[in-house]
Amino acid sequence: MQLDEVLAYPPRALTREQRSLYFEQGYLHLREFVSPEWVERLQRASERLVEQSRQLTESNEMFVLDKGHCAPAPRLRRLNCAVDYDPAFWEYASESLLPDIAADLIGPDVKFRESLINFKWAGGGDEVRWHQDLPYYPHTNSSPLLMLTCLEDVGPDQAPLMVVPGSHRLGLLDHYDREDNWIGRVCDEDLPRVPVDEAVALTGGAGTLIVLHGCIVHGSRHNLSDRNRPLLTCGYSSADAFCYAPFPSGLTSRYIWRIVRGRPAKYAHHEAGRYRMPPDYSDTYTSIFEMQKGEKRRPATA
Ligand SMILES: O=C(O)CCC(=O)C(=O)O
Repeated sequence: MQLDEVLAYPPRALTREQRSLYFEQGYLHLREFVSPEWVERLQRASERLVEQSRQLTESNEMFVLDKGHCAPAPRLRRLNCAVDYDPAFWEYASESLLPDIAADLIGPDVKFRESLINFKWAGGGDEVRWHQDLPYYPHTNSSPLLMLTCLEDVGPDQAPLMVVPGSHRLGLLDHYDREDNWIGRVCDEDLPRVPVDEAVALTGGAGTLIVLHGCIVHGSRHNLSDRNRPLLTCGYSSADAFCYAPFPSGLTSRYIWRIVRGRPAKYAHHEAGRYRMPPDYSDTYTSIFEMQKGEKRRPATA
């Protein structure tokens, strides 16, 4: 939907200025927006799951381990499909203000996609290089967005998420190298088109909510601080957007494509364009961290 069509619906959670800003700059940075009660519930759920990871020696469908992970001192890159592993996460993704915010930005019929936690562990948590999200899962239109909730305070030294304002207007950039290998980041040839020197770091207290347009260029550095930087992500699209590519099995939640506001689509909405297909990583996807480094999937433990 275009801005004027979206704005024709009364707001549920955002102001008119916030809605316009999202279309203009491709992201929203809502500092300490989520209630302390929700933050507390999400933190406890996350801690319970981190406890479960202690005995693992290899990544599996649920957890992507960071180097050095061990029972006495867990180190996680990612928890996949967070909504499948604790009811607090699904309640947050489906019944909190999040789908209302999505409705304010993409129209009243909202479809859930996926949810995970990027832990960005203290003392080295991996960098995420400049990329857009839509090349990972091209859809029939550009409504897909991602909401990231800071589960802890995020200061400038904790590798905050960085975005390049307005870069969503560049359209889809190539995430393959010259030899046609998928690299999961903006390729060297396209990167000069992105004004990365204008990037802004999205810091804030626990409960800060970031909303990203599927085409905005974003990334983050290594976390060299002594504090973890867990971000809970929840992805949505308008109900009339359909994904062209098989979704990675590791990120396929039991709730994928569930309508969380409004009604299922009667029609698919297509925006014109040529969208490059991602690789078929339905069975080979681990996480963006491994993909950008060219690391291969390890077999899942039982
Ligand atoms: O966790 C981060 O810093 C980056 C997350 C991200 O870029 C993504 O999930 O697309």
